[in-house]
Amino acid sequence: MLSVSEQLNQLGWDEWFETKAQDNISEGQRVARVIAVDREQLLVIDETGEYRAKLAGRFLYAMEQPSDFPCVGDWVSIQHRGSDDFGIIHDVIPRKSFLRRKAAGDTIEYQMIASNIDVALIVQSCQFDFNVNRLERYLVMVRNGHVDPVILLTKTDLVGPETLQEQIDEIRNAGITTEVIAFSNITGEGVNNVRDILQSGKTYSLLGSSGVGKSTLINQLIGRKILETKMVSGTGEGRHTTVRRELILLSNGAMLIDNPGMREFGIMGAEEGMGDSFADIYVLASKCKYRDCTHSNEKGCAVLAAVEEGSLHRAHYQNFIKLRTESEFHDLSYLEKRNKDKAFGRYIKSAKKDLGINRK
Ligand SMILES: Nc1nc2c(ncn2[C@@H]2O[C@H](COP(=O)(O)OP(=O)(O)OP(=O)(O)O)[C@@H](O)[C@H]2O)c(=O)[nH]1
Ligand SMILES: [Mg+2]
Ligand SMILES: [Zn+2]
Repeated sequence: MLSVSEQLNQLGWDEWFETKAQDNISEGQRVARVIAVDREQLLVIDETGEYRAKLAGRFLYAMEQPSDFPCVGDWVSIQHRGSDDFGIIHDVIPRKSFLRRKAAGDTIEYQMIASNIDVALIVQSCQFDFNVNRLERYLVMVRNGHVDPVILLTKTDLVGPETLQEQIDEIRNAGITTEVIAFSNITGEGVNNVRDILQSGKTYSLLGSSGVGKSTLINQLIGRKILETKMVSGTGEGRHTTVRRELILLSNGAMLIDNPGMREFGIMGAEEGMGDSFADIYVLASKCKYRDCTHSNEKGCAVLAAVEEGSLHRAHYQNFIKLRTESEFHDLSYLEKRNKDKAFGRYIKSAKKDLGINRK
């Protein structure tokens, strides 16, 4: 039989937490790890197994910002007796590492994605999804959270070896030295290289666009289908199959946190960062008939003409449109705000006019 602390160690508990937790645990409380969050209701695990938990009223009351709320991967101090339906969470033990993103809108608040992660597996598909700028953004986010990155390139079955090599070269040419593992969930080629890096008692989190094969990989590693995956559309665009974030224990003792696709992360900011990879499209765009051309259906669009004529790769064009749609999605709140500001400006102007101000 393993002791309680040995069992907790298997879930990632270590001396670091032991020291930090001193002030967080009171009489009658124990520690447990959060494995899923569904609004106010949480699922936790400790040496007694999995059980549901709620937040203590006092803890909820003291909460000041979204990041104070427990997230998947957190260690919490909890009150739970065997006969209780729910555990009551009293505090979050300090986080050793974290993945977080800026909350939507014009705030400096953060939303936690997951915490106490040892390694982030940044996943991109060789087909359609590959983008070094986006990779760099993920790397920044990961390193800011004190998490080590590994890059996974999926769907190698859909591209030739030259394309794969070009992508790896592009990563290295950008000065990224992070380990890269390429594999296919379909042929299984390379999957063992992923398996090899997963260590017992360590926590891994998968990050990447929707449809790149994150859940498929986890199913593959488990050896059975426990996570929902879905066919992607012809353009390779994902449809957000994973909606819930959860921590999954592998039989070798490693823990994996699956995440919904990138859109939720909001790391694509505006068109900045898209510039380099799509320089060819921006050059063409300068020749479009209309200055505000969206390159989707306009007459006289130089981008569409190049696609038709074959000088611009259709997949590259579609990738551009897809990423642009995603970044527009994120900037929506910003745009809304700006439009409001504009509307307010107009209102001020007309009000001044009505009052006869500015009239000479
Ligand atoms: N050809 C090919 N298809 C793959 C591979 N890996 C996954 N797929 C397919 O890609 C589709 C999307 O895979 P998912 O695992 O659901 O993708 P995901 O990253 O979990 O997507 P979200 O949950 O939406 O974030 C499924 O139809 C998979 O069968 C691969 O290596 N090669
Ligand atoms: Mg998924
Ligand atoms: Zn155009």
